[in-house]
Amino acid sequence: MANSVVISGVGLWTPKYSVSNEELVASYNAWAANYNEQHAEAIEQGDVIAKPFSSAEFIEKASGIKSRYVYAKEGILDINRMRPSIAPRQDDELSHQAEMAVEAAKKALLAANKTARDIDMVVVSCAYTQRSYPAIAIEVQAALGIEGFAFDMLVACSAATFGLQRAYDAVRSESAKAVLVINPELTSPQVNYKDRDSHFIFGDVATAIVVESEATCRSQHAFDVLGVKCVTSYSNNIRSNFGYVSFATDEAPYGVDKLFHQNGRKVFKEVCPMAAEHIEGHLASHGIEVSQLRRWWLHQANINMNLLISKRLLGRDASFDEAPIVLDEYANTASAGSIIAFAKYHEDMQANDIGVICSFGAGYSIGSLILQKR
Ligand code: CO8
Repeated sequence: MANSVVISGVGLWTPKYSVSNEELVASYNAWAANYNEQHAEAIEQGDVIAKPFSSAEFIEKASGIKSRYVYAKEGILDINRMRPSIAPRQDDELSHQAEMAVEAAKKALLAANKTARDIDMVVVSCAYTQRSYPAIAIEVQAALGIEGFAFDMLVACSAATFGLQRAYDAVRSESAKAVLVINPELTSPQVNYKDRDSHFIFGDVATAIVVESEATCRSQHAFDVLGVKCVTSYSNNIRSNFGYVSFATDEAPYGVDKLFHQNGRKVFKEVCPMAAEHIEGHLASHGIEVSQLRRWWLHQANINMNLLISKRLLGRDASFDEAPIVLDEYANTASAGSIIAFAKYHEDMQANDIGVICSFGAGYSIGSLILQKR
């Protein structure tokens, strides 16, 4: 018989720096005014388009975001830089992303009542890794002293749920005993802080989850994984062309198309129904009604998306207690958003309560896990 799989611990590491909408908008607007002044003549002649101004009120109303945490604040608000300033590290030092991952992993291990010796598989799953190899996951494995194997995987906003699917399958099929799935989302180096439409969207964070067999679980707050479902459908509406081939194509490696860019309105319109149908279908395949859900740990990209998805399924607005929002404080943290919500809002769940973690985003990619409190 296949192993029963549980999530036994979750860890959240939050950077110490935070940037408010007001700070971000003040710096963007100063940069835009400066740009417009420098290009006044060309703008006047219609050869250059003037940079539009941003507004903190728009950001909060359109997205629900009030602030975001960042790994390095220096540089982001400097109108002569408009990108974080992160000191390079030597090859024999722990890399930035591994450091974030290790911090979250330690917290997840503690919550799961496990040590590094209990883990035999590490998955670092996120929107970007800071290098191709050696895998960040292998660096984290070494830093924590874990025996077994480790690998990186990239699935943008659904990296966490897709990583958990790998962990679920591994534990179920006994190719691993206990898995750490870590999401060190260092998004700020990929944000175009000169783009009014997207400069406010992202924040940095790291989350981690321990997945193991129920037979070995010794955690106070464990959840049975009733099911995992992943789906993808190709779309160019959220894209980053950053990659190693730029070296050969002679394109600017950090040109605007190499950074995060999107058609936000289309994403909103197309992804909301996909996510709602996905959740409904996943629950139905397990004989669970939407009304039975005690909690929804949804992807945190936009508060209006979350409200729309839950309303479509429930026929009414979900309360904060049912579908908690963290993006006011954290902004969109790519794949980590739903896991932050889970980390902050799961300890009050009662035995047999059912909840769903669901991610949706670039790819498009959608992933969900149905969890039941033990
Ligand atoms: N300040 C003031 N006005 C603004 C601003 C601003 N900052 N930005 C836009 N406006 C203006 C627009 O120009 C527009 O004006 P007009 O009506 O005159 O044309 C008006 O405000 C409305 O603009 P939009 O239609 O763009 O506004 P929306 O209401 O659609 O809100 C959002 C924009 C917030 C972007 C919204 O569309 C949204 O959230 N969509 C969903 C996007 C989403 O979920 N994307 C997922 C991306 S995350 C992901 O998949 C992970 C990728 C990997 C991580 C990347 C890390 C870097």
